[in-house]
Amino acid sequence: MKFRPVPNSRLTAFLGCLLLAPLAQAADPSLLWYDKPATDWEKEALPIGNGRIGAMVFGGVETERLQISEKTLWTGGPGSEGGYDYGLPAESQADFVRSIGSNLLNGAQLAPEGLASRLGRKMHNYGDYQSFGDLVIDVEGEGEVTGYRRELDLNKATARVKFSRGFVGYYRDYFVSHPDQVLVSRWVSTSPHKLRARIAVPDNRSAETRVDAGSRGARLTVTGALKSNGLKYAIQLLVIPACGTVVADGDALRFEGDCPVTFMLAARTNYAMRYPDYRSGTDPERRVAADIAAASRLEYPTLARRHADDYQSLFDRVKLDLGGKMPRTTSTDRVLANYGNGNAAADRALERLYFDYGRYLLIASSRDGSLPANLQGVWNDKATPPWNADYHVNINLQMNYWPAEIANLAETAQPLFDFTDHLVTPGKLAAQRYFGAPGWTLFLNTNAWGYVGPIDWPTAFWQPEASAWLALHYYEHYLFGRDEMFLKNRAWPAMRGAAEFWLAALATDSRDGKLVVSPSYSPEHGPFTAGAAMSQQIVAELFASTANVARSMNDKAFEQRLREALAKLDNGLRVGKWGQLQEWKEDLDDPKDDHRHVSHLFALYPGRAIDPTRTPELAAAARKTLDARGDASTGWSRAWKINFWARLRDGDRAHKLLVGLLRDSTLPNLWDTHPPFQIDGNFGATAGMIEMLLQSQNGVIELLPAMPKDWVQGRVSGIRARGDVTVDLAWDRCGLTEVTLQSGRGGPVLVRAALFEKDFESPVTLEGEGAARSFTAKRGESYTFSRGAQVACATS
Ligand code: FUC
Repeated sequence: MKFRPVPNSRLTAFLGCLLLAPLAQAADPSLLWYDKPATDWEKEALPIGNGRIGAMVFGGVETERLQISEKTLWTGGPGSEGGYDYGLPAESQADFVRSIGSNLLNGAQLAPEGLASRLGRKMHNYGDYQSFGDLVIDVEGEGEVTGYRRELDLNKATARVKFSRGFVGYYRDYFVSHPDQVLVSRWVSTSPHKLRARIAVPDNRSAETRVDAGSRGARLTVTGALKSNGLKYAIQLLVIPACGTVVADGDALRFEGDCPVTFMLAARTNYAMRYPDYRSGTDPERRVAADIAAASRLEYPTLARRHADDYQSLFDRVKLDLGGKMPRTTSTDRVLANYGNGNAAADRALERLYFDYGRYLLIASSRDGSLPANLQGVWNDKATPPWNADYHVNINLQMNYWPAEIANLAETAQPLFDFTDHLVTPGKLAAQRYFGAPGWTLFLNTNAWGYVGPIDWPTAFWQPEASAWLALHYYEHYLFGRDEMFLKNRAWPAMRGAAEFWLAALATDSRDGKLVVSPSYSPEHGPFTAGAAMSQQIVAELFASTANVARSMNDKAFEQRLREALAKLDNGLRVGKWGQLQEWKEDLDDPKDDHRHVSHLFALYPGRAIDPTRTPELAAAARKTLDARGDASTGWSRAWKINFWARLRDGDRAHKLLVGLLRDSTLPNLWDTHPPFQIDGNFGATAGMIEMLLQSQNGVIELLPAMPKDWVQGRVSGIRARGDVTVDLAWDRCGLTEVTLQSGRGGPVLVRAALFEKDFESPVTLEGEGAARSFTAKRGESYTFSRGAQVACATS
């Protein structure tokens, strides 16, 4: 088959008139497009999803393949042959952990391999996230293919495929609806088309296929259970032709007709996010039938509108314009390949597209009612994906949610809170068995089945700070949205439990009387010591935040315990002999070390203890560390570094990291690659781009804190600052030209911006002088400040 990307104008024009959905313009800034079908799942296929169901669209001409995933289809866990223990040993390990902790405090050097073999456990029936299967549609046709275009429209969360073959024009679109919980695809052609649709499932499960032709379309249902654990699944496809017939053809459905065909697909399992059994009582076959029955009551335009309304209610909240211009005739893979080669307008356009894509991916892979976004979001085509496509909690799951609050997508974090809440029950057992402590914890990684124990991977397994880090996400959610009910009912119990654990698990370092985490292991780096910087910084942040919440909850006793502990806690912030921020309590850092984890800068981001204005020496040390570690690294590591440099208020360096990420760690479909594909880098970079424009971590809303010189002019609207403030900004080469602050709840607002240092216009009287000003906002009111007419800005 030959491809000619040059459009066949007659047919394209004809299709353009025929189709209800307008054809997207080539220069649409929020469009990914390609002139060939995808052949590679990871690099080329385009992701769509509703948080629970994900699909990868290949856009094949003769055979279309939609590879389907559903978040809950996991092997392993309860029901597995040989049993499942949530990663927990039957016997208490607390004495052993305590003895290791004191040996380390007494200067012992302990090899991680030895500890992993004693403390860690082989992952037993841990399981893997699975592919649900493929929807395969064979298309009859002949002739040369012209005008081929495959696209993903981020404004509508819809993928499209268009081409002509011979004298026939084809148009398809695809979306996964959150309100209607089905994947929908509509196929249109300019002449009669002949299709054959089937569902293929991997062979690690039983599968029974049923074909029914009904009055309103024909359906294909595949049901069965995973061999691994008996988890039941069901997938149902309904084919609704506007005319013509659909008939059974073996295990497939065959359609022939001269009018549009709509496909609807539902997928479910009998998983329930509920420890210890993780099974719901509802049969997935009944659920998919109900999904399809409900969706098929709606016409295609209604389904499309409901999907767009739902998606746009989230996506449209934020708009970023970096002054770029997407080249009209260059496909996205080529724009990416040319990135950084001198076309500044295209570079800025690609950065904006990448930013929009991060927000799109979060909405597509994290909506309420299912598991949170895993290492691959919701997309997976393998039976044994890298790292099981699980939840690594020493950076990766947390990074997935960094954009949630600041990009005004707080709702997408609900699955993270639901998931974390449910980990508390097994997490209490982990705290007891490993530390003899109250509260809850977990270690390096977890799965869909409440895995909370340490695995036996020597250089990474020991990470009991995971619960504290996850608990801090609740507090951030509160700080941004100021939802008092959330604080009381969700944040407080989770944070209190994590803090209780650490109040009991800390040891006293007799050398200085300070409280330390021991044993402690700087993520994936080691060695085992007492009081590695990240361990201390996380616990400090947890205690300080939880003490604030305890005060709001009027739990004076707990607040006092936390404040007392905080006073004795080693804060993990030390400057070492070459001016670096120390990764360990002892000055062990090697200036030649370029390890990807820079965990000891937790206090810079996402923590807040290192701040160039308040702690300049620590900020200088953090800079030294980052310079030594270098910029090049894995995808997520580069993304983290964007945030670090933004927090150091170095916009050019943050931008350099973004450039590196796009050049060296981004696949043609704009997915982040570790390698392999790992979605955290997309999310971390999206967050980092906002950190360059707006920060609010230390009580002040700071505008344009880290502007790179390459972002000559632009505007952003709808981004969020702590204190329930929504921010719109516009800037030019001389800095901020206008800012609008909208306070959701009203109250004092403290802002820092260079704008206030010269002539500016203000709708209210501001307190303070210089760059930092404050005012009291009224609930729901917007306040616009703009650069005064007197302020000159030379145009060149
Ligand atoms: C952490 C990282 C690895 C990888 C894995 C999924 O262990 O150190 O680089 O991202 O998570």
